Amino acid sequence: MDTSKSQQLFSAAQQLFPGGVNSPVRAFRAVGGQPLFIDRGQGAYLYDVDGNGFVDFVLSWGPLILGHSHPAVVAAITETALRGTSFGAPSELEIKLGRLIQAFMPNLEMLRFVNSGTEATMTALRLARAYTGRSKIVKFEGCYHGHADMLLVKAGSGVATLGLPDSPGVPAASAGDTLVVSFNDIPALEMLFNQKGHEIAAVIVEPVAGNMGVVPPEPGFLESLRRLTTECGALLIFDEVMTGFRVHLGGAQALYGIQPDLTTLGKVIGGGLPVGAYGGRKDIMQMVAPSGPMYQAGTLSGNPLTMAAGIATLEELRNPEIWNNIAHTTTRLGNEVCAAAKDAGIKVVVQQVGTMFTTFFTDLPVKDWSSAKLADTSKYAEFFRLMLEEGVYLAPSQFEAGFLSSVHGNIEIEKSINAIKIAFHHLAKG
Ligand code: HOZ
Repeated sequence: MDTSKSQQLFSAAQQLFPGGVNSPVRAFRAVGGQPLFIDRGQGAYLYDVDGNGFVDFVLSWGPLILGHSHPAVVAAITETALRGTSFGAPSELEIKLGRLIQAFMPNLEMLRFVNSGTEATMTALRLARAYTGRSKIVKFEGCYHGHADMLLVKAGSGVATLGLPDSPGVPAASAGDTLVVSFNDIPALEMLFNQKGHEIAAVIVEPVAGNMGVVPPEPGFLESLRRLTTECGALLIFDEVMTGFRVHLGGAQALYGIQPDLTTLGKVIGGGLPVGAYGGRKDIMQMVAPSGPMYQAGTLSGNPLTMAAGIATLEELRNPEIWNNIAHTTTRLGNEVCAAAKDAGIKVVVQQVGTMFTTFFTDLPVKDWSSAKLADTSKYAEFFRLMLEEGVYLAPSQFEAGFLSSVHGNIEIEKSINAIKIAFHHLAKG
């Protein structure tokens, strides 16, 4: 595969940007080789600057549930842009998108739009602290909630991919109130709540972890979180930036029937434009300025282009057939990966929830960060490179989720399965 133009651009980018990228995992450090520079995305495909095309299972890390350049989304952005790109004042589009989100997630009695998932989680925690008057927060090892200081503790995603210890630059005081428990470990959680329950403002969790690869909650885990937080007056925050509209149209809260106090969103609700949101119980949300004293603001929050792209995306998803088909295709792909692995004698565990999946190179169940990191990352790296050669673009890290869209049809799935068989065959030969 000729990647000479990408290589030239990467050389230039390295002079400008740390590691040549504007977000670490894009640098391909965990899988070797150099990142591809993308020229355009169309439907289920990404095209690089050298003209190579790939079936895309990253989809901008989840937002593009309708694929690249969906006509309805492009039309909405184009029409809106003709009337202005940012007002710094309210517009009706915010109400439309807010109501659409509420139709899928009625638990969000009130919400606020921000510009990224990091902003959403950071603010939801400030709000929980303001509401409860307590300082401590609980997160889970391997879960990633953006890069705010207090959350960069035993984090997943790029932090796990690069094997970084907790980041320098985070003052001990900022992370000192962050308590970390193993995902799915109910006894450890009960012990923590027995000891410190009255000091805890909130528990924040990816209800299906997606940033250590896909790791579903075990039966009783989310129920225990709900019970323990309620008993001690702490808030439960579901970080559904990734899982929202991905594990179920109503998010993990609908899939598992658990009502969090606050929810954070991002990705799909912006239709591929920068977005975040936090929302939940009205009595809590009314603490946000100017209704209440907890301050948070943003020049580009509720940006009309983002709102238009989000509205167009969620309008399409109102037809449940679309989402059901994506989930069905994801199941089919997962089954085919397992069958191909069995045929080739390769040990993998495929974990899938709704439209998200991860192929872990391990033969042990993956239920938390300790078991996720037993996966053979060098084998994943080789798999990634072989798949790229075969025209399939996967996440350049073992510890990220893969995503499907409504335009991943039979042709793309057949092509991908064929590529997987070839890649597994090579891996088996060693
Ligand atoms: N942390 C993001 C995935 N979980 C990656 C963002 C990016 O590099 O675009």
